[in-house]
Amino acid sequence: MEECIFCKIVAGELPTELIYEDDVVAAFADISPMAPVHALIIPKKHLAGVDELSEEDAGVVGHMIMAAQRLARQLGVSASGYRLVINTGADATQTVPHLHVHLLGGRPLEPKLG
Ligand code: DGP
Repeated sequence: MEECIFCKIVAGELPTELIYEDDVVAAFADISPMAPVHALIIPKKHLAGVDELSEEDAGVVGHMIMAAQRLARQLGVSASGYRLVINTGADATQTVPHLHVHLLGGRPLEPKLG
């Protein structure tokens, strides 16, 4: 996906510090942080979003969650708690059509999700 900004980050075409990386996923700080800790975990492979996933992508999604757990420990929010969010589609305000998990923490988060 040549025009996908997250694919460009994975390819090193947009200068972005990766705070976690393995063969399957990469993670970096959100450009517009909503909390003291706000990271994005993305698959290196282009997947548009949850609604476009196939059964064969289940392993990648599980890997993203385990990477989020590892990153939360790395960023020091495991004990205090954190929220993982995946926005999907227009009503959820998904703005980047490359699957990503938001990892938010570092302060008490609002109890309401909707
Ligand atoms: P969402 O609304 O779930 O699609 O969130 C997309 C997030 O991606 C949003 O919080 C801002 C972030 N973002 C968009 N473009 C860039 C970028 O070029 N670099 C970084 N680090 N984050 C970005």
